[in-house]
Amino acid sequence: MDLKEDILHRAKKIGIDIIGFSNCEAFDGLRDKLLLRRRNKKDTEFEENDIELRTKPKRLMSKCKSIIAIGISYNVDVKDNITSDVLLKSHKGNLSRSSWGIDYHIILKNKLEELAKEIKKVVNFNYKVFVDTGPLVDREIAKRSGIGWYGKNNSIINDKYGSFIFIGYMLTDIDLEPDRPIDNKCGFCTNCIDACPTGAIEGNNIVNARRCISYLTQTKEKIPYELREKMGTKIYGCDTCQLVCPINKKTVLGENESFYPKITNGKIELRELFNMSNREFKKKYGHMAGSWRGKNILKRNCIIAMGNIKDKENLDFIIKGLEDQSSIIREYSAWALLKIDKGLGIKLIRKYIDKEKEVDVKNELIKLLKYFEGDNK
Ligand code: B12
Ligand code: SF4
Ligand code: SF4
Repeated sequence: MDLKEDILHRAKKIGIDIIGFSNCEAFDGLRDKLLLRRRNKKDTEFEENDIELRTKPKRLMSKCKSIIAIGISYNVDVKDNITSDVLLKSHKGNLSRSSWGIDYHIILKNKLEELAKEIKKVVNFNYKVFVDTGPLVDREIAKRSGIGWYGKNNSIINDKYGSFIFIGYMLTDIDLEPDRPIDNKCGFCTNCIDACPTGAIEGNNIVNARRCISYLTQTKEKIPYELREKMGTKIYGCDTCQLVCPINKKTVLGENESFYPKITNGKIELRELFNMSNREFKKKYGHMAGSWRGKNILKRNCIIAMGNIKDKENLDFIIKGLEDQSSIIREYSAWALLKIDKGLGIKLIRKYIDKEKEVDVKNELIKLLKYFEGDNK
């Protein structure tokens, strides 16, 4: 058995669903795309700024010869029959599948370390592992390694497992025969483009990341009012463009139990975070990938969801939010209040403006009043 075959065999044994190999050459074609994306303000604050680092694996490991890329499915078998209509009435928000189980960064990094240990049984080598937070573009590595093809929704789609796969990789100083990229199979399908709630998928593989709901649920930047409405009851991430993908309907399910939503069932009670300390939050939700921005951002998203549900039963929480110590919570509570009950909102916010000490929040409240009084809503 040659080394590559041996690695494939060992990877399978330790529960790695997909594996592919590529060289460490620079991703020259990507440079211009990244620059154009930045110029057009379609990038995010979650990405490495240095384009050289993003496109040159050898800047991260000068003796890099091959990259071993892995994919692990998180498309686990959970009967998820709750439609968003039901959610709208049930005071629960949605967590994307990428945040259902244990944080995938931990799971994939452990698998890569395990794999490295296995490889070291047959050859001594140097390596560096990355999952999501490295400067390189994980999807480009996955594409070059034959893990999958770029769907129009930008996701890497594997022929066997579909697109609900996480990607990780290992830069190594060993020579391994590269795999070939696989053909794109989107054809004439436009399901993801048609279904995207914010029109973030612009076609030609361009996703305007700043309109993507997944981004909106994570950013600390101010979310435009019209996009808040499109977030519905999404509390972390967005799966819409993958759920409508026909490829995902006929793929093999993942078996990694770490990705089962054992604690949350994929939902979050909208009022829960209001009465939870940071310590309690960490204890219950610290295991999820979606907790990386902290409790307050998820609480903000719950407030947006309450504004979208428009259920007066939530008014108590929202009105209390007007006096929260966090300026983000005060601002979004004011928006949600105006969405739920415009008349009451205008009355209460006029009163609160005088009490508000932070100039930025005061200005936001004035802007909100103008927006809602201007009968836009
Ligand atoms: C920043 C980031 C985000 C941002 C921006 C996403 C984006 N589309 O760029 C936000 C917050 C929106 C986001 C959302 C999500 N993310 Co994210 N994210 C990242 C991160 C950290 C960087 C992505 C990046 O560099 N984007 C920059 C652009 C240049 O890269 P790109 O997405 O590959 O897009 C280019 C290609 O399409 C390229 N291209 C390549 N080949 C071809 C071929 C042709 C013909 C053409 C025209 C173009 C083309 O052109 C585009 C640039 O113009 C990566 C991890 C990493 N370090 O790479 C994870 C990563 C991409 N995210 C991941 C996941 C799971 C998600 C979500 C599904 C989570 C969720 N459920 O909410 C969504 C999916 C949203 C979407 N439709 O992309 C996974 C993707 C796994 C997969 N199967 O593809 C990654 C790889 C993390 C991981 N290691 O598993 N994410
Ligand atoms: S994740 Fe949601 S908002 Fe983002 S591109 Fe896909 S459907 Fe659109
Ligand atoms: S929904 Fe259709 S167009 Fe979009 S990624 Fe899937 S196959 Fe491609």
